[in-house]
Order: sequence, then C-alpha cells, then structure tokens
Amino acid sequence: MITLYDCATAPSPRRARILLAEKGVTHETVQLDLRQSEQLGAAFRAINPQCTVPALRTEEGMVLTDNAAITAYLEARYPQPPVLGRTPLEKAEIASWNWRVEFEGLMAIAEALRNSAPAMADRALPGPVGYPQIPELAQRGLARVQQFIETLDQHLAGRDFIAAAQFSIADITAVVALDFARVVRVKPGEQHAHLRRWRDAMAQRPAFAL
Ligand SMILES: N[C@@H](CCC(=O)N[C@@H](CS)C(=O)NCC(=O)O)C(=O)O
Repeated sequence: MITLYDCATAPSPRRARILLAEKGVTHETVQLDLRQSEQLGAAFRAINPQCTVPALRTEEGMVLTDNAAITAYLEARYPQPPVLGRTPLEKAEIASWNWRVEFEGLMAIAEALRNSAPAMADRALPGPVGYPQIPELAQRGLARVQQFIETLDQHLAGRDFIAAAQFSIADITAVVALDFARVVRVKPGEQHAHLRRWRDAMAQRPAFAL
C-alpha cells in the first residue's frame, strides 16, 4: 500500500493529497506535526533526510521526497485521469504554468511567511539546515504574492482552467497556493472576478475539500 507522509495544515503535502484523491488512489496517511518539529526528529529523518513533507512511499518501497517526483510517479502508475496533459503541447503548457504557480505563487508566499513569522525564526527555509530570516525578503515576498494574484486573475479571463483547456496539476498547485496566501493576509478581492469564478468552480471537485 502507498503511504503518504502528510501534514494537514501545510500546503505542499496538500498538493499530493489532492492529486491522490483526483486519481482515486487508495493509500495510508501518516500525519507529521510540523509545529512540534516532528519532521526534524530522527524517526522521520530516517525516512526523508530532507526533513520535508510530502513524502510518498511507493508499493515497491521507494520514498519520493517532493511533489515533482510524486506527480511524475502517480501519473505514470495511474494514468487515468491524466493531469499532465496528453499531447506534447498540452504537456508543455501545463508544465510551464505549474512551474510559474510554484515559483511566483507558492515560493513567494513561503518567502513572505518564513522570513517574518516569529515561529519560523531560524527556519527561513525548509529542510535540515536552519537559516535565519531576512526581513527584506518578507517584504519582497508579499509584493510578489500580490502580483501573483493579479497575474492569475488576468490569465483566467475567458478560461476555465489554468492550462491547456483542461483540469491539470497546474489547477491543483494554483488552488493550494491561492488558499495558502491567506497566511500572509492576501486574498482575491471583488476586482478579481476571473480568479474567484475559477476557484468557485474548483470547489465543486470533492478533492479540494481536502
Ligand atoms: N519540494 C518540496 C517542498 C516541500 C516543503 O517545503 N514542505 C514544507 C511544508 S509546506 C515542509 O516540509 N516544511 C518543513 C519545515 O519547515 O521544516 C515539495 O513541494 O514537495
């Protein structure tokens, strides 16, 4: 049986959780308490030396330690329904938008949060090494998150999905990023009608309740 190492309150494992649900993959879940730094303890370090979630143990026993590997594996192992596109051009467009949402959205939120939250002092980056916060990065991160909301709203004008006119991994990443932006007090406003319409439509999919 597949095992997902998860944390109910963190955005990165939510991406894997939603993907497993969209593909209907039966699995076990092990919850880690990041607030108690369980990811840094010896037990989890032996499973994932990078000390991050998600991690996914395949039926063969290999541990995949990031969303990129988890997505590649699940798409290959459970091709239906596809979330990485079917044609070469669809695959390219979806990969491009997934990366943009990671870089311009998720990483910007992390930059804003991790460089300002008192609970994350000396934890400015995830992983086994404790890095100090840089307050200026929090400022820049916040500006980037606000820009990300504008970019996504404009992009979604006349579109039902983030990429390739179909539901894809880019929609999963974007929903997770948008919802997580609340931790730095950024939310779509009345003016972001396209973004709100798309988010409301995504809410119809049961996996997004996870
Ligand atoms: N590359 C990883 C990033 C995972 C990541 O940053 N996970 C965070 C939770 S959202 C984490 O494990 N944080 C542990 C920490 O802050 O020490 C992925 O997307 O799979």
